[in-house]
Amino acid sequence: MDPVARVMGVVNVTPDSFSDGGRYLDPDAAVAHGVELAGQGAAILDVGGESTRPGAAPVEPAEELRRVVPVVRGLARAAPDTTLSVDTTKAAVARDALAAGATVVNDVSALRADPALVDVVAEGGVDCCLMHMQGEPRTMQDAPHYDDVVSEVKAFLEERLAFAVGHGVDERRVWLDPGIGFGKTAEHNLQLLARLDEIVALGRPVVVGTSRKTFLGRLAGGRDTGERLPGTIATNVMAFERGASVFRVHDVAAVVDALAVAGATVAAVRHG
Ligand code: PMM
Repeated sequence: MDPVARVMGVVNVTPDSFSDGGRYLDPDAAVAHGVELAGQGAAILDVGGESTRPGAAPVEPAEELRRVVPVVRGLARAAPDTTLSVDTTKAAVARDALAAGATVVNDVSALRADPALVDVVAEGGVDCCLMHMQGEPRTMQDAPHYDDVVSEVKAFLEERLAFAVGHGVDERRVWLDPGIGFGKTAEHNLQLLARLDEIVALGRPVVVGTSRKTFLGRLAGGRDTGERLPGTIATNVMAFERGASVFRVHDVAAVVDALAVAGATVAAVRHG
């Protein structure tokens, strides 16, 4: 695999995530799942305690902390060579997760939801993923609209990068994510994937999260969540080919293999 391509395994500690909600609510089960994903080749594990699926209800900080922190602490011990990321929009959750061993904050609100989060990231000197979303999870799929989705997402990410840097975050620590499925139709998602190189041109590592998402099911003629691995692989290979660096997926083993083959193919083309 290309040395800059890293697979981020999803560890959702939620009752209601769209593809794995409720499976890893018990901290021991979540840690065991994370260890399994690390063994399959995940360089990063993304631990989340609040579902962001369309229509999801917000979670109180105390409850999110209760879900996330024991799992981060357990993984720091059980998978010490793996980078730990916390998928949260809340400063209090990020602060405790960083203290428990996380070194990446993955914020789907791109530092807009909680004004205190940017300081936690800056003071912690940690990596931060800024993701684009139009609207908020409760209503984001109602009627997403863009004139040019790629330029608008790119301009948003540029603005959020400048915001983070303006508040003391080291630019080299910022990752950018177009937010596949967050306030976007299938056509918007496809445009973003097809023109991902324009986001990569911003010069920061680009994260993509297509794993098992609804548009993959629709494009393949109506596939349920558990039947979307082929679409997940296709879109991650496309994103890899266009320069993405981090691939956020549930099915780590399959995507690691797919990217290893894609990476070897790209290298063979490069070297003739
Ligand atoms: N997707 C989900 C949650 N967090 N974070 C980033 N950076 N990018 C994504 O695309 C993303 C995310 C929703 O998927 P899940 O409910 O299966 O975790």
